[in-house]
Amino acid sequence: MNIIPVTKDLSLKRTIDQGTADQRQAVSEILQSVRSNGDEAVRQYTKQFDHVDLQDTLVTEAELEAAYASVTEDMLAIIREAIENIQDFHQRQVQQTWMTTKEDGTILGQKVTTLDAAGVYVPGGRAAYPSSILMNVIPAQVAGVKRIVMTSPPQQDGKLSDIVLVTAHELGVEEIHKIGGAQAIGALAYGTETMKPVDKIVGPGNIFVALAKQLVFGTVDIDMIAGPSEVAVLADETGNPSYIAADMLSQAEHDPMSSAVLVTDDRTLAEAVSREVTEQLQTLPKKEIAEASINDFGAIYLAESFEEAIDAINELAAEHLEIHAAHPWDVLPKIRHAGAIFLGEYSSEPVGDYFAGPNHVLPTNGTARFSSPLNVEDFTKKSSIISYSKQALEANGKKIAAFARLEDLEAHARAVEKRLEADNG
Ligand code: HSO
Ligand code: ZN
Repeated sequence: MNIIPVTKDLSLKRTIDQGTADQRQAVSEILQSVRSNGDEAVRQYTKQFDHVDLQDTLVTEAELEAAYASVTEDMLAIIREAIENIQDFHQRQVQQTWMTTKEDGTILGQKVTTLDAAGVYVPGGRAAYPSSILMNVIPAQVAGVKRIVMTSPPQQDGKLSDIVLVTAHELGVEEIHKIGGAQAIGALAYGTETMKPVDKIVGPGNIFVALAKQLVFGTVDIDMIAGPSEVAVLADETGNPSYIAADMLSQAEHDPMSSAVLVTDDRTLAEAVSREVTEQLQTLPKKEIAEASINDFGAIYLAESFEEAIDAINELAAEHLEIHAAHPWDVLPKIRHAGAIFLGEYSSEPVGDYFAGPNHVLPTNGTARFSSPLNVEDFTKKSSIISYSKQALEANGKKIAAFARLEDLEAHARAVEKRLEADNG
């Protein structure tokens, strides 16, 4: 890998793929058609894109049970333990309704209400990661969402993959539809004869799914438009080059457009990591993908000081940040932008992808500057509570009326004045 000074070209941020004009047009037509023709449109698109003709898209109990045959007891136990860890972490995110009473008797507050229904999109093929099903469903369940609808494109045999079904069943998701692509997003957003609409759609997908999510935003809420996975490693001279290279490759194997970068102030480490990456790459089954990612979106940045390295890390605002330093906890307060922060050499990024508990749906593309990992709050919303007392209105009514007249809104002013003592006679 090239070693470049940190002052040069820190621009690893890619813009979100907006799709081509043709793709946007196609997606908008699919959405319109699902909106007007419901199940029939879904069926036609499933025939056209997935090459299967499904009378009924809902997964049956028999399909769920059959799926268990191909998953080993050991793997089931691992998935169950991951579920527990992820649930435990997310339970700590639950927010309470709060109220405050002022001296004049006014009560103000914020009431937290869980969304009624959430849709979880699960991509097809090899990107149907069971870990992502856990990460999208569990925060919704912990928030208390009553209805969770999962959709995923059917395979050529008209079924969903066993591992997708087993993971969903382990989580207790009951409404699972074999629908993929933009038509799935349309069905979730607008509803069909067989699927009631949801309030929010989460989960990754291809460009058609991403564009569809952008178009239905407003009718429903969406999570985020996720870009390829990224990892940035911040290391001083104590970093272990072999671990660092392995972790960089772990994200590089996701996608040719994934990005793995190291920022360090130690040239010896930089060179050692570069050698390790090349060496470890050779034996990876996904060598081609990882190599493309490393060549096109990977970098080793050399800073003149550790402070400069930290600045660069904040500039990158990476999805995942690993800190390999003598005192990682001393570095933490200086980190302002990163989706998930992994401290110390045992906190390899895949630990967070699967098992530790925090969510692996994280802000990519530099959006960690202003957004957060998927969390329980994403499946709730708040209502403000205002209960004004007579005493409070008498004390403040005139000010409120004056403010209303400043905006030339006489009816506002009178609504308040009607209740003032002087007007009541
Ligand atoms: N690193 C990915 C998540 C993932 N990794 C799923 C393996 N499976 C984005 O955080
Ligand atoms: Zn990963």
